[in-house]
Amino acid sequence: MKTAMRFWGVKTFFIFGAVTVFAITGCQKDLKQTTDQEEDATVSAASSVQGEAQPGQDYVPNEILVKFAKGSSENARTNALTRIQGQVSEKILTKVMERFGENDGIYLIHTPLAVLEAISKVKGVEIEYAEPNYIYTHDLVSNDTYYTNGSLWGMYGDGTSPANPYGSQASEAWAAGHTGLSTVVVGVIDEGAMFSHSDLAANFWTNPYDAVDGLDNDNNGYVDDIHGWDFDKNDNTTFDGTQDDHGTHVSGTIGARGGNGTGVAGINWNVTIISAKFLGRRGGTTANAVKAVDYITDLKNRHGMNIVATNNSWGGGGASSSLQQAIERANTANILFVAAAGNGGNDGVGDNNDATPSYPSNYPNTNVIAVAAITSTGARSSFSNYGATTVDLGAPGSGIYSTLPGSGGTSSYGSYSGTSMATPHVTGACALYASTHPGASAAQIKAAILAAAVATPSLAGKCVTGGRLNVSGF
Ligand SMILES: [Ca+2]
Ligand SMILES: [Ca+2]
Ligand SMILES: [Ca+2]
Ligand SMILES: [Ca+2]
Repeated sequence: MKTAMRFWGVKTFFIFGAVTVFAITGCQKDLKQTTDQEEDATVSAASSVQGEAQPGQDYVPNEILVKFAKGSSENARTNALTRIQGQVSEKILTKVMERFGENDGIYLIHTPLAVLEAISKVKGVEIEYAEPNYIYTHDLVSNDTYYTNGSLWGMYGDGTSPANPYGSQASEAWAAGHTGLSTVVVGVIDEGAMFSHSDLAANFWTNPYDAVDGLDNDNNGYVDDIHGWDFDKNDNTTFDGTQDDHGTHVSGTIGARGGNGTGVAGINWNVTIISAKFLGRRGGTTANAVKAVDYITDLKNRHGMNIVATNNSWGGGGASSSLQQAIERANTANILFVAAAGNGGNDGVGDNNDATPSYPSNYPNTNVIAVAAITSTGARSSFSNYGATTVDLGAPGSGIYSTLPGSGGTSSYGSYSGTSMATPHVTGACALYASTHPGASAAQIKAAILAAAVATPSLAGKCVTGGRLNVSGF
C-alpha cells in the first residue's frame, strides 16, 4: 500500500460540501430597478433643473464640457468663461482626436453655477457645444434569478436589496462598479467543472497555448489541456458529467456570470477559471493534489498568467510534506491557497482545528487562507470547523445556491452547504481584490481580506480574525 493512500484513501477522504439540492423553481420576482447609488457628488437632472428634467441622467455638479467653435476668438472664449465664472480644469485632446484633424479638443470647465444654467449662459458665444459631464454606471444590480428572489444571500450586503448583513457584501462592491476582470485568473482544484454551463462558459479558461491537435504545444507535460487537466483520470476532459457537481458549484460562487438575467451571480461577474481536477468518484490522492497545485503554479510561471489564487474545498488525511511543498511553490509564485476548514469529520459537528489539525487548511504556509462557514443569520454553521489560530475567517457556507450540471447536459442550479461553499466566496474575494488592485502580491491580498473581516460574535475566539468575509470595499 502506498503511503499516500493512508492519507487520502477512500475512507478518510471527504469533500466539505453537499447536502440539499433543490430543483429550479419558476418563481421570479420583478427585477429591482433602482440602485440607491446616488451620492452627494452627483446631482440628479430631475431634481436640479425645472422644466428640463431628464430622469436617470446624473452628472458632475459644477462641471461642464465645452467645445469652442473652430476659429473662435480669444475674446469670445474669455467672455464665455466670465459669464459662468468658469475655470478650465482640463483640456482634453486625445491622439485619436488629433488623427481626425482636431487640434483644440474639449475643455472641462468648473463653474460655481448650476450646470444647466451655465450651459444656457455660454450658448451663442462661439461654441460648438456645451454639455454636462455625465456620470455613467453599469447595470450593477444583479438581475440574476436567485439573486432577485432572495436566495443568493451569500452575495448580499447590508446596504443593498435584498439585504443580509451576513452576506459577503459583494453586492456593495458591484454597486461601486467592481465586478471583477477576465484578466484575473483562479484555479479550481477540485472535481471537474461544467465549463459549458450557461452561467459559467464566459468565465472559463480556454487554453491559448495548447490547441487541440494531439501535441503538447506549450510543453507543460499535458497534451491539449484545453480547459485544464483531469489528474484523476489523466486526460484532458475536465468535465465528465453530473458527478462533477461539487466543482461546478464551487466555480459558480467564484465566478458565475452576473447581470445576465439568469441563474446566479458569482463574487466576480468576470474572471477566468481553470480546472485542475483531481477529485474523482472515490476522492483524490496526495500525488494528484500535488500535480494539480503544481500545474497551476507552472501555468503562471510558464506563461506569465495573472493567476492569483486556487480554491481548495477539500481535505482529509494527515500532514503531507509533498503537498505542503507544492503549496509553498505556489506561494513563491504569489498564488494564494484558499482552503476549507473542514466539516467536523464523520459526526458533522465542527471540530477545533487548533487541537485536531485539518489538512490542507492547517498548513502553516503564509499563502494559505483557511475558511469556516457561517449561516444566513450569522451563526457558525454547525458542521464548520474552527480554530483561533488555524482558521482565518468565516464566510457564507449554509444554503448556498450556485451552478450545477443538470441531466442531459443542461445547466442547472442548487443549494449546497459546507465549508466547501464558504471557501469559494473567499477565493472570489481574492480575485475581486486583484481586479481593483493590479499587481497586489499574495500577501497583500490576504492581508486585505483579513483586515476587512467584520467582527462576528459566533466567530469570536474561533478564528484568527474573529470575523466574517466583507468585500464591500474591494
Ligand atoms: Ca496541443
Ligand atoms: Ca500543454
Ligand atoms: Ca476526464
Ligand atoms: Ca447569472
